[in-house]
Amino acid sequence: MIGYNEEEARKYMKRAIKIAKTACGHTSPNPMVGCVVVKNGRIISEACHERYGEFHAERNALIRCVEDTSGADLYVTLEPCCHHGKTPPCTDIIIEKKIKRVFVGSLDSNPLVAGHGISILQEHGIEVITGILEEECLKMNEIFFHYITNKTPFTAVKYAMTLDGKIAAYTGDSKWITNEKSREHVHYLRKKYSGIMVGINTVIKDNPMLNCRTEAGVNPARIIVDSTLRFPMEENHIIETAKEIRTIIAYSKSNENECLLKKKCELFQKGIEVISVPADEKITYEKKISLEEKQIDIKTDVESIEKHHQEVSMKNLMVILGGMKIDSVLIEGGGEINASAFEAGIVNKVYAYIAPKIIMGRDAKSPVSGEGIPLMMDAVTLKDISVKEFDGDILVEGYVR
Ligand code: AOF
Ligand code: ZN
Repeated sequence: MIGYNEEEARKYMKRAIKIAKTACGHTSPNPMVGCVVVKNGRIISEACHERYGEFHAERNALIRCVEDTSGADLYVTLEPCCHHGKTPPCTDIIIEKKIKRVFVGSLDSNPLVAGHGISILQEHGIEVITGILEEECLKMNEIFFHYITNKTPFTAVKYAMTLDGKIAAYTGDSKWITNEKSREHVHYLRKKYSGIMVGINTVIKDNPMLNCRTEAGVNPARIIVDSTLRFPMEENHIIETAKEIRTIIAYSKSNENECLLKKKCELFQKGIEVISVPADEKITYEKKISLEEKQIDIKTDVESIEKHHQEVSMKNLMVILGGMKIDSVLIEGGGEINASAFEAGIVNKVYAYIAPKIIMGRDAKSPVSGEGIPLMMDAVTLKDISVKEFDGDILVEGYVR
């Protein structure tokens, strides 16, 4: 193997990452990928994977290149694919265009690729150097890597609170907790996530739009958790825009009755996708006993469990959303929905915006409510914490351990 200049490799990979990110919000459920082609110390082409279903970064960069690519170096943020998907394998065009060396940021954990992309290139005499700015490349596609492995959406809880831990004054007034700059940043998050989730109480109380209001924004699908379909049919921003912005309402199957099914049809006619979520199939202690001892009463047991599970099962909802190709969900609370998400163990990431304000009030709500946990040792703990500042507000980001 001929040596390479590490500093130079990092410089071009950085460029490839920057280009990849220009497609943020458009590639889902595919990753963001950037590619830079370098010959004789000069960039001769660069491109990204621009949109889901369209050509990949490498193919775009190579077919658009007007110069001779033979003997050139190619920098790509993700291992080149070697499978026929919506588009032909990138390894084919890299070989065809006589690339000499390929610098890779992160490996592709898609089982159809997973190292094979690299070995195919090597078998064709192309030198492959891996792990260039790997951490950054992995982080950029944390959604993709989660989704391709788990088939459920990468899920983040986002909330804004005062320094004394409240999301609204005791009167319910909450406009605004954080400053304009923080709120702008939320729209950048909405662009990154393919779904945004709230509970029905937020819809009733705030009549939100839940769209993405940033430059070149992309609207996420709006997902409303509404166990009994209480969704308001009149004077509601979501229903008024349901034909333009994908809207999904999830209810609990165990609450189905004639009235609910009628409402389901009405919502459907407004352009809303209404999904029925089965209750958690929790095997209770009693059920275990009956299974082990007599193997009777299983049906009755399941029925009785369902009767007591009228909330939407967050776990099952995530499985259904994953099947609908929603690779990521940003939960924008209320406290109850945030708590159900933590209780169900589906939260991967937290974005907590904290404003330097104190509003007091024993009845003022906090960002995560629910029953709570009895002991500190049971706390949900975050790791890989990072902190950003927006004109005095701070944003704490971290991953659930
Ligand atoms: C690359 N370069 O720019 C991207 C890659 O259905 P397809 O054909 O779009 O394939 C999607 C898969 O290809 C995706 O799951 C991921 O493994 C890989 N994405 N690979 O070489 C790219 N976007
Ligand atoms: Zn590809």
